[in-house]
Amino acid sequence: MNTMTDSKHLAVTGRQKMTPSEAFVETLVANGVRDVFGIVGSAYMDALDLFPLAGIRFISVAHEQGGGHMADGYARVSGRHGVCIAQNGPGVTNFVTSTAAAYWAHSPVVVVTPETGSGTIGLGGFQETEQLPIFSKITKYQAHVNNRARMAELTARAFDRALLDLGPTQLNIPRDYFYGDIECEIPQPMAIDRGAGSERSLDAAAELLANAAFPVILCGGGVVMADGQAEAIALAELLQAPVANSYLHNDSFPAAHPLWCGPLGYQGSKAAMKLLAKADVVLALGTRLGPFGTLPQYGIEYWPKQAKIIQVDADASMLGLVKPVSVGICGDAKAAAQALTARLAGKALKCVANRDARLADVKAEKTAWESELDGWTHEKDAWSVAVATGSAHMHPRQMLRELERAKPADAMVSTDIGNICSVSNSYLRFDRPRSMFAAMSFGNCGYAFPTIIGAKVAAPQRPAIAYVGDGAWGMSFGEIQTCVRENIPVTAVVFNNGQWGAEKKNHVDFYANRFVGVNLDHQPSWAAVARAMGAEGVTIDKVGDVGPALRAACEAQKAGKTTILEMMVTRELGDPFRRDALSLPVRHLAKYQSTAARRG
Ligand SMILES: Cc1ncc(C[n+]2csc(CCOP(=O)(O)OP(=O)(O)O)c2C)c(N)n1
Ligand SMILES: [Mg+2]
Repeated sequence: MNTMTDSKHLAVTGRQKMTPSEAFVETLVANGVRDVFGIVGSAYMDALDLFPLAGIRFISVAHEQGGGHMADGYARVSGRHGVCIAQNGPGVTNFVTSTAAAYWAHSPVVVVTPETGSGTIGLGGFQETEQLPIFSKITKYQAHVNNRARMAELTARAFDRALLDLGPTQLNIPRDYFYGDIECEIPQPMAIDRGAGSERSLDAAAELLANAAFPVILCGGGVVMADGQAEAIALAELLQAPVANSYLHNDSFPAAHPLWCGPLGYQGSKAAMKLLAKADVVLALGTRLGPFGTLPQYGIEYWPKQAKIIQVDADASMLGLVKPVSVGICGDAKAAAQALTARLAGKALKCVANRDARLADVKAEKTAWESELDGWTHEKDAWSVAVATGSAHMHPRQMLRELERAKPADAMVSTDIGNICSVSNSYLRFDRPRSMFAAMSFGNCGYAFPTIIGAKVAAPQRPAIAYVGDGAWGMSFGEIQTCVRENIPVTAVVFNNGQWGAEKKNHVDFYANRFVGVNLDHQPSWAAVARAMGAEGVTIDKVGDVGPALRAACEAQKAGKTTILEMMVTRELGDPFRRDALSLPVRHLAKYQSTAARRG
């Protein structure tokens, strides 16, 4: 780096005269911000004008929601802040969905929301809406710049709190407050150190683990966020305990490790579920034990109801929230794993005696699950068999297996919400943390593509792949413009099954195939659309072509090319999302009787 670049990235020091725009931008610089996602707007022109000289790249996106997801992906892969900014009013309301998604992904995204001018607020002028209430339940902290002299202080706090509470924060700035003269000092970012937890809780947890006959570790997103994978491995190896990934955190423990059993939850690993069912002590490391991620699957009631649970979470309010726990440790997953390993290192461990039997169990369950997956080439329910019979298209599961095999070792994969994306959970394995970016608990269609674009900006050397259903693609393909314009090469794998499949599955299972609004007829060729937009587009309908196409697309990223791989798949559908939350239809009114579930 030359000195010019270096000085750009250093914030000014000492109390001095500046404009609020300068204070805002310098606080971004102090926080190491190099990239900001958004759409240009008059509300923050004065600050935007300073970005190039501050060494900040403004990445101009197609839709603010996409910009918000990009900031999320950027934060998730880097562990640093993702930042997005938009025009007051409609630009800012376009951030609502992406902020809610970042909230449930625990991403330190700073959402900068310039607001209508302080001199006219309340008069119903142009692009005016109350911007704080809208975000109040989907942010960890909201800073409102109520005085231009506080610009740096409040900007800095929004950045600190995003990392401290691991979630999005909002920085709301009346647009006239960018202008004027102030005197201030740019605050330095706070150093955040969470610690392992209390001595008492760690001692109690070590005691339980030392006396466990069949300990199982459940590695959650907290392990990834704390950069604690090495510590989790050391603890698992000491205990020789099987390790499951929590739902949609398949990158929390390396798949190549002999103790890894795969993910729990929807379309997860039966091996992980069967081994967890045998546990007498579960160490839930860095996971809130989210309700959706611990529901029974494949008809297996795997949660070990008699087991003692030790839960480690950095957020005290998550302890014991979903499942009662024997020991709750409010601590950082990395530090807690380290502290537990240190406590157990000198102890006699009950689980050592039966370790060979347990390891044999792990191996047997994993082998059984792999061969089940190998044989599970298509869905076997009557509807799926009927729609797939005679189809020229690929079975989704076979295609997903091929993608798994062809995925480069250090690839990052984002996944959307949909039936095929959900089934992909069985096939997505990672050896490196910060590699899987699923839509998490907010579950919005349209998440994966912009998120992988943001991830690629933060980690340009890593292959970036988004898995997206064709319905969700219709919501998000506009961001191809961002890839092309801003030269951010990624690969999107679009599953073209001609339907909003995940919801159609509910029609099949509960509503006697009365399809309303689930068929995506008259779709364009998504490969052709991609080409028209300046990306590469490839249509694939043979399983044998899937792997080579993915490898070529990842390779093309090195040459700056974005590729859309349009996978032509049958309309078959895997197990539904929400069997737990749907009921067969009951009808009381005569005019709706034909839709009532038949009894008997
Ligand atoms: C923004 C948003 N709108 C609607 C839904 C409800 N929803 C969940 S899955 C799904 C269908 C997804 O279809 P597609 O992307 O084509 O994937 P497929 O299920 O066909 O694999 C819908 C509409 C949602 N989760 N998010
Ligand atoms: Mg679809």
